[in-house]
Amino acid sequence: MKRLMVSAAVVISMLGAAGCRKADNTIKIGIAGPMTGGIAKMGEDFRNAVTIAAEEWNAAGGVLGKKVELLIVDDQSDPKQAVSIANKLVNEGVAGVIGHFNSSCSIPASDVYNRAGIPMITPASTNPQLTDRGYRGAFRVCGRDDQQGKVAAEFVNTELGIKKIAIIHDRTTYGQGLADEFRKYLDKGTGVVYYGGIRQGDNDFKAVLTSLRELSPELLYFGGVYTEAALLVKQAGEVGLKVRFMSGDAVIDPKFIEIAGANTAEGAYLTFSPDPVNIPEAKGFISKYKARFGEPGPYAIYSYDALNILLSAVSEAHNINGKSLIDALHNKEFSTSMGRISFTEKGDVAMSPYVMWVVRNGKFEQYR
Ligand code: ABU
Repeated sequence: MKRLMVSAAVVISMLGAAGCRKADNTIKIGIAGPMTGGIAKMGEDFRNAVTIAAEEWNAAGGVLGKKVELLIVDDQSDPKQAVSIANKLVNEGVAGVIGHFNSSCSIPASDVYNRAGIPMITPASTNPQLTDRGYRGAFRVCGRDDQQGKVAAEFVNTELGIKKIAIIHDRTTYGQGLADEFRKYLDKGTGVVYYGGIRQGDNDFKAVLTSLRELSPELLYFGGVYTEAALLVKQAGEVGLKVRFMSGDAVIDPKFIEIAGANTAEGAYLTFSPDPVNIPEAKGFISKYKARFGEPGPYAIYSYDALNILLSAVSEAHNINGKSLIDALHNKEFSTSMGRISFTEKGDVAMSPYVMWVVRNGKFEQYR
């Protein structure tokens, strides 16, 4: 029977109450992400998408003759919590993990999964370190920040011709890492008039935005997630800082426009992968998701594909031995709702095109 859980504590206390481990009549997969906290909307998309995938597998008979059981756990976007729940998932005997969402969680949790010899596939962690540290079982179905930072900088260099830029990041592995990649690829003649960090979770950025007014940047680039991005855009308007805004994949969520306000968010540039609505294989998932949960967030389809890939690897390997699964993930090409996916030696997707998106008429659309 499929069992959905929202915290590792629940898993452990249920085992304690039962006094012994349940017989292995299911294939257990860990699902780890921010189910609560500032970016819980991303966690909700993640949970919804993997639920659809697991239900489809189970309706078709499961895998290796067993039902798929998801152990859904909440890392609260907190690296320490991520390590703690990673250990709990390993102790639960999961075959592999889909997660985590934040790079700052996926990277330390990958130490745990690597020691246990089981695969992890993150749908969303884009910081290069995740797959640059030589862990054979660490995979991602999304791109990398050295790729999206470069695309953003080249857009500024060639399309916008902007010469004065302010860069703000949220001091996280993802946010600061992305901001640094963006800065690295800017033309030499571009002036970075401000570079500094804000604190994730704060909600008043008027002091820094007011100080930027005197520097007259033409563009504000932000490395961080949609909550702080929306407040920065909104408050820039409130303090009279007229500046274009650009950020990355963690901002392309409808909540960004909702919090910032459609007029204020208009014209914001964001890097992300091409729109899946143009991919024929994605249509089935998108319509199923919409009918049940509403508009899918940006990483819903990645989460769905990540679980399908891991379960296909189980099916290919004919067992849930970690090494066999990791070999299958490295050796097989997978049919997904975003097309065919294979992994590089490092565990990155072989093809990862980033494109520029823009907020137009209150909606995200691909710039071209
Ligand atoms: N890539 C967007 C947000 C997740 C992360 O990498 O932290």
